[in-house]
This record gives sequence, C-alpha cells and structure tokens, in this order.
Amino acid sequence: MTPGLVSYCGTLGDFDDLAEPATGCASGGGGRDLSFEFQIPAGTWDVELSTLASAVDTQLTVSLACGGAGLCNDDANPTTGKGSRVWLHRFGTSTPLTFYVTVDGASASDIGDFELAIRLESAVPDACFSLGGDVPLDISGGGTVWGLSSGSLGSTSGSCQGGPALGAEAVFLVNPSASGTASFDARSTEFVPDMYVRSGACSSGSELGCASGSAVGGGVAAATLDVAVGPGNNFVFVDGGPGSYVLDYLP
Ligand SMILES: [Ca+2]
Ligand SMILES: [Ca+2]
Repeated sequence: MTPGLVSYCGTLGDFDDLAEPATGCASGGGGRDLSFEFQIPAGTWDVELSTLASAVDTQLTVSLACGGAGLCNDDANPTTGKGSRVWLHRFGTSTPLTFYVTVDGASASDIGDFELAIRLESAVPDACFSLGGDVPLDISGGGTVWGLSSGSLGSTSGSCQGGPALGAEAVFLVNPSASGTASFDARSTEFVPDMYVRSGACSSGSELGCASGSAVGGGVAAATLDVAVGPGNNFVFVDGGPGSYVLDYLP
C-alpha cells in the first residue's frame, strides 16, 4: 500500500468463522471473520487500523505472520462504541514488510456490516514537539499500540524510575473530550516498561502518575497506570526501551 487512507467494507454474515482473535480480546471467538494481507514499503511508518465506522461489534487482530501470534483490540473506547483500533507505531523496515489483519465479529451473532480503515503515514518521532512541527502520535480515541522504540538513550524519565534517563522512551498524546480516568497497560518481552503521564507540557509538565514495570510471567514485563486526566494535552511515556512493546489505552 501507499501512504494515505484506504477502507474496505463488507458484511460479516457473508463470511465464515475461519480465524480466532489473538490475545488481548475479551471473548473467545466464534465470530465470522475476514482476513487481509497488506504490505508496507521500506521506511519507517505509523499505521492506523480501525473498524470504528462499523455497524457490527468487531475485534481486530494484527500479526506479522499469517495465522501467527499477534495482538487484538476489541473496543477502542467502550463508552462510545464497539469498534476496534490498532496502531503500528514506528515500524521500520529496510525491505517491504507484510502484515495480516483479521476483522472478527465479537460473537457468532455479529453478522452485520463492517468497515476496515487503514491509514499509512510516515512515522512521527518518539519525542516531544520537534522543530519540524511534529507532535507525538495522538491516541486520544483509544486503542492498542504495537510500537518499536529505538535509540540507545532516552531523553526523559519518570519519578518512579529513580535514575537518569537511560532507557529509550516512546511518547504519545492524549487529549480527552472530558475529564475521567484513563487506563494504560504497557507490556513487552524485550524490556521492562515503566510508564508515566504528564499534563500540559510534554517535556516539563506536571506528572500525573508513574508506574514501574515488573515481570508478570511468560517472559513478559508489564506496567499498568490509571490516572485522572482532563481535556488538554497529556503525554504518555513508555520508557525503558529500546524494543518492541504493546500499549493499551482505554479512555
Ligand atoms: Ca472468528
Ligand atoms: Ca468490539
């Protein structure tokens, strides 16, 4: 695919139940599904995949191997709908990279219309506002991020990390429409993620919360953080990299 937005529409009732959602989705499957294969060119990319315009309750699975382990998002924002969203953030590749997407019904009775939208864009940096005008990836609407943090040194750290900013961090923008509790869950098999949230200014804003990561079994380390956030710019950091991680954000 080329940079830009494409979408695919269909009716789940026209398809069979051939695949099951990956880890991360609540229900055990049984929904009818349709799988897609996409290829992104060499480069470093952000990809947003969503089914938010669907009439049917979806679950969205993304993997790098057909039928292989991947991750799943069920409801990107449970208070506003049943649609799903996954971001691939800073996927860098020196050759074209193929990935696989499955749109599943949340249950066997979810047979209505779906719309899968995919947006491919040059990756925004994991940094506070840059000279070029880039802002961190905006995940205000909720969903699951599959990201790759890079660089050997970080430039910032949270209060619960208790040391210099040695780990590479990923940073995201959250600007909610109303005040409420935001829930963040970060996990990785490649590093121990710490997480913190700042309000106002990205590099110097007041810290709303900080959570240290720890091993949770199966070679996975994770951190969870629930914080009260209000409208305006809030910045979420997943620190302790570099490496691959998954961040779930429930608005
Ligand atoms: Ca299925
Ligand atoms: Ca759903």
